[in-house]
Amino acid sequence: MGLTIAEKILSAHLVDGVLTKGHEIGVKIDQTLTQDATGTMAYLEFEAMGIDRVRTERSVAYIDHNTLQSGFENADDHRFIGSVAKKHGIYFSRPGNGICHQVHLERFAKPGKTLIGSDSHTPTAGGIGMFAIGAGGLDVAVAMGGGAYYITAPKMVRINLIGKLRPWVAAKDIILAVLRLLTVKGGVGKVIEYGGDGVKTLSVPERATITNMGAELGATTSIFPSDDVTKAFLKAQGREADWCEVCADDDAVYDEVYEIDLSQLMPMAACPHSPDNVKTISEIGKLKVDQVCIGSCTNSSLLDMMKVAYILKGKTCHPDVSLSIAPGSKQVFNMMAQNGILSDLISAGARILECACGPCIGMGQSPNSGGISLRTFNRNFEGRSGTADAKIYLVSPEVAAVSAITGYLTDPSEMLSDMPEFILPQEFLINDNMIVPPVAPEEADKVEILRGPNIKPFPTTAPLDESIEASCALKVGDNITTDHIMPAGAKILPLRSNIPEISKYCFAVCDKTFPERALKLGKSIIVGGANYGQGSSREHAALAPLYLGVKAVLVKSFARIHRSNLINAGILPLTFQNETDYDKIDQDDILSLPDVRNAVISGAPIIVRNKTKGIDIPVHCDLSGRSKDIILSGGLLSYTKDQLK
Ligand code: MIC
Ligand code: SF4
Repeated sequence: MGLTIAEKILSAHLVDGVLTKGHEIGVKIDQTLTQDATGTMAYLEFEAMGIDRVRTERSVAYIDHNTLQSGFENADDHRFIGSVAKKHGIYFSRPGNGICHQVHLERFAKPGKTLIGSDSHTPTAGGIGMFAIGAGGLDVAVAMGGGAYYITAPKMVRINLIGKLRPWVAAKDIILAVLRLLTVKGGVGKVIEYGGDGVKTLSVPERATITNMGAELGATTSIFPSDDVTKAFLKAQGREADWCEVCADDDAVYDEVYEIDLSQLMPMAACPHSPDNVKTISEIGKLKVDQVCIGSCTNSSLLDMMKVAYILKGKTCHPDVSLSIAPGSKQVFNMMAQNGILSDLISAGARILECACGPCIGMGQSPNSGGISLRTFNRNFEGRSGTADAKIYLVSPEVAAVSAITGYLTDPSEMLSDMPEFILPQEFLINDNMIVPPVAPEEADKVEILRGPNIKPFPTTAPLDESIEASCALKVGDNITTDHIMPAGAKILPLRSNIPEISKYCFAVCDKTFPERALKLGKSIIVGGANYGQGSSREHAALAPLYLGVKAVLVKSFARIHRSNLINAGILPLTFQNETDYDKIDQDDILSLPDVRNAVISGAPIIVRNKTKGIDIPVHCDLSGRSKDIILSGGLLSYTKDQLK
């Protein structure tokens, strides 16, 4: 029986378990990446493991999220990460060098290799044929120390792309079509592989837009084959030697197969407040726009900027629209300056931002009250932009640029006739002067770690109690995102290294009183609906509840990374055996889990007793051997320390 791309890479990296769907497997990790908002915690965890030097082929620390330095906190974090990187064998991409996923694709990603990153959009590198997964900081710390990364062997989904996109329809529209088809829950436990004749019509940056936003499907990862197009991209990056062919066997077997005819797609938008709420531009109709933001790890490549500049050249953005553009990397920015397209953007009135995440994570450019903002980004969750009542539509760079001129949501083909062929350069501008290599191992002792006062230690965890009795301190609905659990934005992100402080904002979007109430209770349980914890890889969405005393989270279903983060933090993840039992618990009910530790050890059924209502609720706690041990020892850090003893 033939193998899929993912099966080939996974079997070549398998260090524990057997590659049977649904079983837990340990995967050897070749490369890691961190970004600054999750990185400080990841490096504190790495330090706590007491390992001198990373044991990967390549580990890179990026600074791209917290670049708005409105106090000492972010700058201190940058300095801390820079010094840890230098000492422990990690390459350090300085602020200004670009967004982690864009830079990694350009300079480090390799077909056929494995990568984990403390950011949910790490699968961007799947565009180059790499098996790249988003994970919590602790998992990345373990991988840096040479430990395997554990996942449930995923199901395989194949999406056959046939035909060719029509002019002014973009790669973004392909992934929006996939989101419309599969929804934000549709990828959970699955790898999404792309194949078919249409693949060769897409450049690597376009493929990366698609794999990037595969994160919004909840997928383990998304991946394209590595072919001649990949080879040409790597050659243009001066990295032809990193190329190898990676493709699925003709007789590979998939659990699900879909087909998308590229020639039938239309420009689309994901409407508020979910990336799968997709409609065509014509279905949405004439929508007046207040703001347009172009950039983010989804759409900030040179190719995207070339298209945007072509559309904006000689025009002025609409008087009612604020247009901001953030190129994805220093390489992109510099090439835009060299080939003159930067000037077209400036002339059109675009507000040029630094190469960083910026508005995508609420770091500036929050829209006006009730504002309509078109963004080329990947997430439009409520409140993420920094304006609670803003409405965010996710679109392609082409739709964004045209709409910035007209002032309303516009299908580019309505306004533009012919589309020229946009061709990527044969050679990119290569200058890695903003990537600082680590010192040689024998020099490491001389490097001092620079810690600022905002950097507080990892919160204490405790082994799982014999029994739990606690109140349901919060009950939430379906599709709760990590932006609900632990919001980001300019005010809160600087506190990422300080769990006691950041915990004060836990669930601020749903219930501002939660942190204070939870602290007062000392012990609590959260109850939620389906797809709980979708979105970001931020382990803060588990560490803040841990600090606030949350012992268990009981929901209809979990998103993959968040569930792992809860386990890593020693918080018990439980799911209802019957989803209708969700209605049998109200906030403030007293819940008890008698003899839960023994039940976890023996695999016996677990009952949640609602003492307030006098009802017993059967729940699942599907833990593999390893995650069971992690929960019992009180989280991944204690577990790893025990293993290293
Ligand atoms: C995001 O897009 O939500 C982030 C900010 O990049 C997060 C990481 C974080 O919260 O620091 C992600 O996607 O994992
Ligand atoms: Fe940064 Fe936004 Fe990409 Fe997250 S989704 S890595 S915040 S650009």
